[in-house]
Amino acid sequence: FLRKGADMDVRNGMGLRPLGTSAAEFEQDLLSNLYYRRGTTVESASTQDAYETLALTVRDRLAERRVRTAAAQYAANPRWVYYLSAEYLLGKQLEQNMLYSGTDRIARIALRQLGLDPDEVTALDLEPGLGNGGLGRLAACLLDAMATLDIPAVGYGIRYDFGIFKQDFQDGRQIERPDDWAFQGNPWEFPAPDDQQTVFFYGHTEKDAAGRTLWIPGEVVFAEPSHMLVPGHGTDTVNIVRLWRARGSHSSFDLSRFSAGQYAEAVDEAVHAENISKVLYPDDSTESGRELRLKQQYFLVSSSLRDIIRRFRLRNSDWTDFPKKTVIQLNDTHPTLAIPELMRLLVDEEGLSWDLAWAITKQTFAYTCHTLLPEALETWPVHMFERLLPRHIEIVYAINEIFLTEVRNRFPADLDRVRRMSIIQEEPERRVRMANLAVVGTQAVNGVAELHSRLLADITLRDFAELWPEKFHNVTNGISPRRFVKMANPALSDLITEGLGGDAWITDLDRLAGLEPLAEDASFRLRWREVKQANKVRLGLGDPASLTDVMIKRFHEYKRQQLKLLHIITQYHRIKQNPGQTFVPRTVLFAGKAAPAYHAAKHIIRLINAVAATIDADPAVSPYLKVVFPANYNVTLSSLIIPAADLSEQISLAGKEASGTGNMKLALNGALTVGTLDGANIEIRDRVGADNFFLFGLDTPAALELRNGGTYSPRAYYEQDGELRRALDAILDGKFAGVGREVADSLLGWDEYLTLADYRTYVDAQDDVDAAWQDTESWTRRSILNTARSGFFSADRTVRDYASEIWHVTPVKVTR
Ligand code: B1N
Repeated sequence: FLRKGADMDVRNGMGLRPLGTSAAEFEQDLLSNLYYRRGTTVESASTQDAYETLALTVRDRLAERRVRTAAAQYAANPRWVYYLSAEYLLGKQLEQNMLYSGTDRIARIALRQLGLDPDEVTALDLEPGLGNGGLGRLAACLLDAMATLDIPAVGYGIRYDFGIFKQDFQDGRQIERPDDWAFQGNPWEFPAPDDQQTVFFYGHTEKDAAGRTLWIPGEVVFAEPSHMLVPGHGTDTVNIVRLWRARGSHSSFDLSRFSAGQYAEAVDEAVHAENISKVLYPDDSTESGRELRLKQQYFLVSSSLRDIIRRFRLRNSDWTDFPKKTVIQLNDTHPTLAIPELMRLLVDEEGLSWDLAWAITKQTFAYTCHTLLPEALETWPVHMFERLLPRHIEIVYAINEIFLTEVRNRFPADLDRVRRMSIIQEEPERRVRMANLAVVGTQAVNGVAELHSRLLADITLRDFAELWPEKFHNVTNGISPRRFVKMANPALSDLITEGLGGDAWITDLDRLAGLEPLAEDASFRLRWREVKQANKVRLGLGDPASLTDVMIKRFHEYKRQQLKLLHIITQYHRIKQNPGQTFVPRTVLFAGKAAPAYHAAKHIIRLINAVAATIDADPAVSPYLKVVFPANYNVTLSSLIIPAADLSEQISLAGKEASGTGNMKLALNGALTVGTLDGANIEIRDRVGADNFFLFGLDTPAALELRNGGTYSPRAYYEQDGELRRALDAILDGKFAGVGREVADSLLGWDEYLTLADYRTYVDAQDDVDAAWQDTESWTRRSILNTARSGFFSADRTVRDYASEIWHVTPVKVTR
C-alpha cells in the first residue's frame, strides 16, 4: 500500500490522451465505451447498454480531476475530514455529474447523433436510497459542499444491497417493496478490492504474558470497499464517498458440508456474514435496537478506521500527529463505536499507553447530535454489546470509570448526577448510552440549529454542558444550492442568474440578496410567477393556478401531518356548508414514508388517502380543494415538488424538530412557510422577515409547560372549538370510508405532541395564508424575498462553520 501512495504524486495521468470537450468527441467516446466496455454496437445496444455507456463516458470526464485531486491532497499531507455516517441520500448521479463535468449539452447532442433518445436513456439512472430522510440527505449535502470548498474529505458509509423501501399504496395503505437499487449494477461505483479490511465479532478476551489484552474473535467478516465520486462545483476537486460491503471470509465456505451434499448449508456462514450490509434499517428518528444494526455500526466503524489509519500512514509515522492530520465527524451516535475501536487499535494493536491513546482519541473525534427525542437516543443492552464486542465493553467500562471519577471530583456528593451521566444506564436494564459515550470521547459536540443546540445544552445534555461548556457548539444545517436550486429548478436558476447578472450565486449563495430590489419590479415578479407556474405544470399534480401547499417529509407524529389533515377536513366542511361561496383553490400535497412498524404513522397515511378520495368524489368541494399524495418520496421526487410549492408546511411541535432541511429547500425556491417556532424555522423567519412567514402555535417553553405540567386536556379543546369537534367527529363517525378512528382516538387521548392545542392558531394562520394569496403581487414579492434572504442556508456556509469552529481545516486547491 505504501507504493500505491508514494508514487501518487508522479503518476498524474501523464501521457493519457485528454478527453475531448466537443459533442463529436463525446460521441466517439460513447461509441468506444459501448464497444469495449459493453461489448456491443449502437445497432444492437439495449437502452440499458446505452445508459451504462453514457454513465461511464460522463464518469471518465471526472476521473482526471479525481486523479489530480488525489495527487494534490497527497502532496499537501493536510488535515483530513472523515465523515462517518450510516446513511447517505446522494440522489441521482447522472444529472449531477453531467452538470459538474459540464457535459450535459454535448452528451445530449451526441446521444441524438447516435439515434438515441436522451430522455429515454437518462431515465434509467436510479437513486441510491441509502438513507431514511434529513440526516442522510444532510450527509450528501455536506459532502457536496466540502468538495466545492476544496476541503480534503472522505465520506464513509455502508453499501446496503437494499436501500430505503419503495412505498406504494393499496387501498390507501402504505405497502413496502424492497429497493434492489444496484441489481443491474451501478456504473458510478469504483470497486477497490485491494483495500479490503477484516472485521471481527464475538469471541472473548485474554491477557498475554506481557499483560496486553488480546481479543480472540468468534466471527471474521470481510469489508469490501467501493467509492463514488463527489465532485465540487466550479472547482477541480473531486472527493470520494467510500462504501463498505460485507463478504463472507474464504473459510466461511464449508467444504466438508459441501462434500457431504449439504450444498446450501455449506454457504450458511457466508450468507450470514453478507447479511450485515444487506438492508438499511427504515427507522427515522427512532431506535430499532436490533443486534444486526449494532453489527452494521461496528462493521462501518472498524473498516473505516482501518482505512483512515492506512491513509494516515501513507505520509505520517508518529501517532501523536494523528489528531493533527485527522478529524472524524460522527453523524449522530450511529458511528460512536469508533471511539472504543480507536482506543482498542491504539492500545491493544499499536501498544500505546492508555493515557496517550485517550488523548489522541478525544482530540480526533467530533459528534453531531440530530435529535431531541428521547426515543432516538441510542442505547444498547449491555448483554448484547458484550457478546458482540467483548473487548469494547471492557474499554467502555474503563472510559466510564475515569470519566465518572472526574465527575465525582467536580461535583462531590452528587450521586444523582453521576448516575445520570454514566455511560452505563443501570435501571431498569443495564444499557450502554451511546450519546454519553459520544460526548465523553470527542472534542466538540454540536446541534444542528440554534434552538436545537440550546436545548441540547439546557436539557438533553445539560449535565455535560455544565461540565464542559466549551465543548458545545451550534452549526445550523444547510442544503446544496447546486442540487436543490440549480438542478431541481433550472427555470428559476436562469431567472436568478439573469436578475443578478451572473451565476456566482451558485457557490456564493449570499449573493441572492441582490434579488431584493427586483421584488419591487413588476415585470420581474411576472416572470417569477411564470416560472412557478411552469414548475407546477412540470409536476403535473393539481391545478397549476391553485395554491400549492406542500408537506413533504417522513411521517412521524411529532411532525404532525395529522394537524394538516385536521385543517383540510375543516376546510372541507366550510366548503360544504357554504354552497355558492367561493374559496381560494388549494392543492395540498403530501409526500413521505412511514417506518414499516410505525402503526400510528401508517394510520395517518391511510386517513390522508381516504380524505383525498372523499374530496375527489365530491363535486361541491373538488373545485376548491384537492389532496394529492404521490407515493415513494425520495430525492428525485423532492426535486420536482419543491420548485412547484407556494406554501411550505413546517408544523412540528416546538422543541421536537432538531432542524429540518426541507424547510430551507422550500424557502430557497420561493415558498412561504407556515410554521411553528421549531428547529431552523426560527432562523428562517428571522432572516426572511416575520411579514413573509406565517407563524402559529406554542413555543418551546409553553409546550414544555403544558405537557410536563400534566394540564393538557385535548377533550377541552374538542368541546370548546366547534370546527375542531366537527373535524374529529367526521373521522369518528366514519365519514371517510370508515378509516382513521385510531388517529382521532390518539389525538383525543394521550397525545404527546399537543396537536389540538395548536389547532386553532394553525387554522387562523391558514386563513391568513388564503387572504395573502389573493393579493398576487404582494405574494410574489414575499416569495422573491424568501429566496433573496435565504442564502444563509447554503451547505457551503454550514461547512465553513464546521471548518472554522470544529475541524480547523484549510482547503487544498487542485491545480493543473
Ligand atoms: O436530522 C436532520 C434534521 O434536519 C432533522 O430535524 C432530524 O429529525 C434528522 C435515527 C435519525 N435526527 N435523527 C435522525 C435518522 C435515522 C435513524 O436511524 C435517527 N434523523 C434526524 C439533519 O440534521
